[in-house]
Amino acid sequence: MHLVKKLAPSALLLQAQLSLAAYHWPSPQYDALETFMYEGQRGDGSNLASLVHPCRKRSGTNASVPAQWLRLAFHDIATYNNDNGTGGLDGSIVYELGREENLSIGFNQSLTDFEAFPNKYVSRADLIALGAIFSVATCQGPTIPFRGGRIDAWTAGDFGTPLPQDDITTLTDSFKRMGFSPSDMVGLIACGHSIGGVTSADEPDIVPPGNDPSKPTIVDFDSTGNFDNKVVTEYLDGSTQNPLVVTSNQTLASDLKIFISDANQTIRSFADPNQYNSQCQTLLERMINTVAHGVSLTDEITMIPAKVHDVQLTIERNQLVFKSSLRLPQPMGQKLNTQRTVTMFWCDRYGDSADCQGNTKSAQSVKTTQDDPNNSPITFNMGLFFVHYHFVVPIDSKVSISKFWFEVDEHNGTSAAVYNNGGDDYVVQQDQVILVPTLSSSVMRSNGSYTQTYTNRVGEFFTKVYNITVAVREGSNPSRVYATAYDSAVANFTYAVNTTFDFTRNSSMSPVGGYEFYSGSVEDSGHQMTLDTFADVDGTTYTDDFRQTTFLDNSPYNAPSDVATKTSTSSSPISFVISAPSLIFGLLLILLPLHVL
Ligand code: HEM
Ligand SMILES: *[C@@H]1O[C@H](CO)[C@@H](O)[C@H](O)[C@H]1NC(C)=O
Ligand SMILES: *[C@@H]1O[C@H](CO)[C@@H](O)[C@H](O)[C@H]1NC(C)=O
Ligand SMILES: *[C@@H]1O[C@H](CO)[C@@H](O)[C@H](O)[C@H]1NC(C)=O
Ligand SMILES: *[C@@H]1O[C@H](CO)[C@@H](O)[C@H](O)[C@H]1NC(C)=O
Ligand SMILES: *[C@@H]1O[C@H](CO)[C@@H](O)[C@H](O)[C@H]1NC(C)=O
Ligand SMILES: *[C@@H]1O[C@H](CO)[C@@H](O)[C@H](O)[C@H]1NC(C)=O
Ligand SMILES: *[C@@H]1O[C@H](CO)[C@@H](O)[C@H](O)[C@H]1NC(C)=O
Ligand SMILES: *[C@@H]1O[C@H](CO)[C@@H](O)[C@H](O)[C@H]1NC(C)=O
Ligand SMILES: *[C@@H]1O[C@H](CO)[C@@H](O)[C@H](O)[C@H]1NC(C)=O
Ligand SMILES: *[C@@H]1O[C@H](CO)[C@@H](O)[C@H](O)[C@H]1NC(C)=O
Ligand SMILES: *[C@@H]1O[C@H](CO)[C@@H](O)[C@H](O)[C@H]1NC(C)=O
Ligand SMILES: CC(=O)N[C@H]1CO[C@H](CO)[C@@H](O)[C@@H]1O
Repeated sequence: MHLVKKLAPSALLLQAQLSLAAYHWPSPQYDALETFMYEGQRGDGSNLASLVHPCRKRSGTNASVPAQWLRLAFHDIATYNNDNGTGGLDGSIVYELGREENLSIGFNQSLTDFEAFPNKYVSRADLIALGAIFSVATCQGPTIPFRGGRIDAWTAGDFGTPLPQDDITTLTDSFKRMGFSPSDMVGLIACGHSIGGVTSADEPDIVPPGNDPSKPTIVDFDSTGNFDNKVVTEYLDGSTQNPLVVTSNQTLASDLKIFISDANQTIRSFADPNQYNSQCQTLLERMINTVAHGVSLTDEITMIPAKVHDVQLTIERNQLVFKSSLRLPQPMGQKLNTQRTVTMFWCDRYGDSADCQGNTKSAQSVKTTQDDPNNSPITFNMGLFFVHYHFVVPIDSKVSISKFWFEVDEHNGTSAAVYNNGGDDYVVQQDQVILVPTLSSSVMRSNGSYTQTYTNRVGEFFTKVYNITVAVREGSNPSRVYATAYDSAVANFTYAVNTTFDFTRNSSMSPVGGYEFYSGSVEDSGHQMTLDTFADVDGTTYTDDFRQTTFLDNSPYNAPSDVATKTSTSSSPISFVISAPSLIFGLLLILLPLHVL
């Protein structure tokens, strides 16, 4: 082990900084959107993409899940009005399922798929957009760029989704209203009607039901379940079985009506597979980015090359600890370099060594975890998966922590790479108020004395009571300690909880590591409550933003089992490892001098 200097060769530093110019930590909305797109899941590991990937069929009906999700996105934007800028992708379809134009159990099922995932930073509409992106990517189509920031509607939108029986003028006018030209219309159909098909359950006049009413007949748009241009080439060569072309009732043959509307001119331009992919990428991106006037979408969410996540100061096993994780991409099929060391460096916040004037502390990761390469179809298609390096270090509250950064050394002859937030380091926002998951809990309230009751889409009916413990720096004497609980992950409701509640000093818990404890309680019946905790101290409000609480759901919170740290002093280059397996038993720290350089 050697003592690594903070500054790496400038070329590497520059490379790390240039790779993602727009991103700067902390960017909680970008982080949350990026986690969904590239890890397929929300911050606590609950996976959305696995519902659709790899190009899945729904159990029971064998309907194509990606096709249902893509169609859902279209139907949500289909009420957009380009003249007055209302509607667009806003989740309003949740309130439109009873309409004829939305008659399909696929919509209900898809909305159930998305139900558990929206939160303060990721709207239901963003998830529907991302669902369309996953759907195309998981069925071997192109990757459509993703932006977040869509705003959910809490009521139904206008009518006007096109129907198969509409005449060509009505269809063309509908697309014009949505902001799409007649040739865009042809393209959107060619791109949309590539996966999935028509089911007798929804369209018995187009696809007649079979003998067994419990098994609906599904006729696919083309001969493959993949996102490809077979729907186009089979139409042009006359072999198509697309029900919306070949149905015997020509009034219902909307794809045929649309394809021939310009004498096949546009549809022919989709006959080349590369043209098809690039035109569909552009058209579908426009489709999912169709939002109401006044809604501004985020920058494109690109993969953060080295992502810092789950950063938290907290109390665990009777001491103050700082936790963080660094996520690195790993090419599939390449052996993970087991020689690699990932080191976190940090500076004190108070005292002689504040901001590393003197002492810089460092520690190696205590745990490495690898994601399933199938977590996100987007990352899968890039040939990558993620490896996470987790850190847990004890912190002396007298000096606390102000900022941190990482070095990744492959030990292969190339200098270590430094990840330091574009030169600014990762700054710990505050240390005044922190959530303490290990001293918090939740219980499912038994059927009886509910104060709030919600029913989710599949008819479950419950309320959870959370007893939350937060810790505040001793001596801060806050005038108020409180939190906002938010949970929009619930059936067709706007949100299950959006409330502020107060914490009171709980003297039955003695102070630990320079912090004293406060207790508060909140009820929720959604799937994903998050907490923003605040402390008002001397006229300043300190915030611990966006903490997941799902880990409190009736299971003990498992803290990592090892805590290790190394301290290096620039004046005396000595490095230590404080190894503390004994912390598991709440015993003393063992101080092991490891290496003298
Ligand atoms: C004139 C406009 C459109 C009409 C009339 C139309 C009509 C239909 C009909 C009747 C079905 C069968 C639904 C069922 O059996 O449940 C269907 C399925 C589908 N539509 Fe469209 N559609 C139109 C535009 C679009 C667009 C623009 C997209 C996306 C870009 C799209 C994506 C899909 C998908 C993916 C399916 C398959 C759903 C599944 O298999 O579950 N459609 N469409
Ligand atoms: C779904 O597919 C499986 C396997 O191909 C088949 O056994 C089953 O009968 C299908 N179900 C329906 C409803 O078509
Ligand atoms: C926008 O236009 C549509 C169609 O003309 C109309 O139904 C809707 O009420 C309008 N919305 C607003 C906010 O003006
Ligand atoms: C929402 O769901 C509840 C029960 O699940 C139902 O009673 C209500 O009608 C639904 N509301 C809308 C707008 O769909
Ligand atoms: C889908 O949900 C809507 C609204 O809650 C409801 O009216 C409709 O019956 C549901 N459809 C199916 C097939 O479950
Ligand atoms: C368009 O293509 C279809 C399918 O190949 C064909 O039947 C039809 O005659 C074509 N129409 C024109 C105007 O080219
Ligand atoms: C064809 O479909 C239209 C629209 O649903 C319907 O009005 C018409 O009666 C149908 N024609 C035949 C011959 O079934
Ligand atoms: C060491 O590993 C890094 C990361 O995989 C790689 O970029 C670099 O080229 C390697 N250096 C040598 C000399 O193999
Ligand atoms: C709650 O109690 C009511 C009345 O006893 C009963 O109808 C309902 O099914 C119960 N719900 C649950 C979730 O146990
Ligand atoms: C939550 O706190 C209340 C009030 O202190 C207490 O009665 C209850 O037992 C606690 N519940 C849990 C699950 O800790
Ligand atoms: C949640 O509550 C806050 C404060 O009352 C309010 O400003 C915000 O709009 C609410 N959020 C939603 C989605 O209604
Ligand atoms: C105070 O903390 C104790 C021990 O954790 C807990 O049992 C009790 O419910 C807390 N008091 C309140 C009012 O939450
Ligand atoms: C299942 C469903 O939602 N059916 C509705 C479809 O739309 C028609 C007309 O708008 C309603 O009558 C159905 O109840």
